[in-house]
Amino acid sequence: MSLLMIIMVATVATGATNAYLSDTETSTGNTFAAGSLDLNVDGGNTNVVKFNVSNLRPGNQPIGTWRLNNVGTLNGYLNLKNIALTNAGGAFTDPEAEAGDPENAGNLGTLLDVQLFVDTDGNGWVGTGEPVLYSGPFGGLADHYNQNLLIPAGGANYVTLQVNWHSHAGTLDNKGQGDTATLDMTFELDQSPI
Ligand SMILES: [Ca+2]
Ligand SMILES: [Ca+2]
Ligand SMILES: [Ca+2]
Ligand SMILES: [Ca+2]
Repeated sequence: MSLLMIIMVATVATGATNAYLSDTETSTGNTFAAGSLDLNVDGGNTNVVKFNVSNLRPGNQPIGTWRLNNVGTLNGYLNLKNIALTNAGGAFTDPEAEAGDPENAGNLGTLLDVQLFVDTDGNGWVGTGEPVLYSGPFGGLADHYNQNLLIPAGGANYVTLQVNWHSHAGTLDNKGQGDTATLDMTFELDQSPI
């Protein structure tokens, strides 16, 4: 019992007399703010209908250019996805039946040629150093192009689609009379290459 008392007294005495030098500095107010990755197409955030072409015929060359702005605070990489071309027979005409299309098939996917490219200067035409994503029959477009095109924060670039109805031999073009085609496409800005 007395030994326990001695230990307790010693402990209290040590605590009372344990003074030492010290110093402190602080790091308060540390903050974390997320950046933004925000794509604008033709200056906005709503769906853009780039083509609304009627009475298309051989010799025509509709061209559409999308302006793609990175309005966020982070650099982004542009990719194209969800690309889909839907062909339909539309009006069933006498000439297409005579040309060997009795089922009124949608033939524009094979009759039209397209060129899809990064149009760095936005002039609607392929220039030196402007990457071509695809060139060939409209129906041969892939469903996505992972171009990973760098668009710096605050920067812009362009993508252009040229559609060409080159004349074909004989009555082949007649298969496309009254036919329709609908193109859907999504532009995506990614924070790193995919
Ligand atoms: Ca946006
Ligand atoms: Ca038709
Ligand atoms: Ca047809
Ligand atoms: Ca160009």
